[in-house]
Amino acid sequence: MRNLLTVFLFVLLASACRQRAGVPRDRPDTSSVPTATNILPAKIVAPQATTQPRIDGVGDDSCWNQTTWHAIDHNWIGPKYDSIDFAGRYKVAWDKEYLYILAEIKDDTLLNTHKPLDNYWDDDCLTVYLDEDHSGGDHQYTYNAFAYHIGLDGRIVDMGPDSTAQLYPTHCNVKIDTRGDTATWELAFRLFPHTYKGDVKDKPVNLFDGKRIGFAIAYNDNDRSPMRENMIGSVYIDGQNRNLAWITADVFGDLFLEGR
Ligand SMILES: [Ca+2]
Ligand SMILES: [Ca+2]
Ligand SMILES: [Ca+2]
Ligand SMILES: [Ca+2]
Repeated sequence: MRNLLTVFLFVLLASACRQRAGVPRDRPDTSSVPTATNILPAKIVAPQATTQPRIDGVGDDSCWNQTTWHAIDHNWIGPKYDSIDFAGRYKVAWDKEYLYILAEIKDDTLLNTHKPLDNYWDDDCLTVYLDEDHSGGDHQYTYNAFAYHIGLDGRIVDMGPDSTAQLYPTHCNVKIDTRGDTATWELAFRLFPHTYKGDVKDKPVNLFDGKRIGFAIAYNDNDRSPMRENMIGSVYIDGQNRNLAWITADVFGDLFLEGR
């Protein structure tokens, strides 16, 4: 009897607390579920390249001289890091066929110990997130958006619709030039729409003045651990769980293509 009375009092107290917190009794309390939104304006503007850059890992092309750097400085995974451990920045330009990226990554120790399709995110790698139509939404196992992980060996990996890792060698040309602790990554991406099937009929879209693309870039830094030590991204993500860009394009930034 005493036990029954204790349970009754506990239920009554819990109900009162829920009502005070404004949670309707007939709905689940989702207030503790992590949410993620770009609460800071993450809009960047990419100028049109009048001359194609040479994809050689050297940023001396005319399009890069006319483009400003943006920081890769939001810690998505891992403990606080310092500028000896990691520092990163990037530029973006475009023409009708390609989205060009120049990334300068300072990393004190380079690690590449996994096979290309095996826990590839635990090796040092650059990840470029592209949502061609800026739709946002889930892309974990769809082609609504891509999360291209580019390894130190230049291999390009993402999850396919069958939930397994796949190589996408034709989606991007990449060249990495490493000098001391600094690597310059130069990349040229073709952008594929959500209707991508993974066969020979797939055609990349043409880019144009005024086009908006969902975009983010990140670096997985591992120096000596079985799993990556940090993942540092270009956009602010709110909440405790910030490892979301590989699942949802909602956290990508807004990339605006500006014509000349
Ligand atoms: Ca170049
Ligand atoms: Ca490092
Ligand atoms: Ca999309
Ligand atoms: Ca590293």
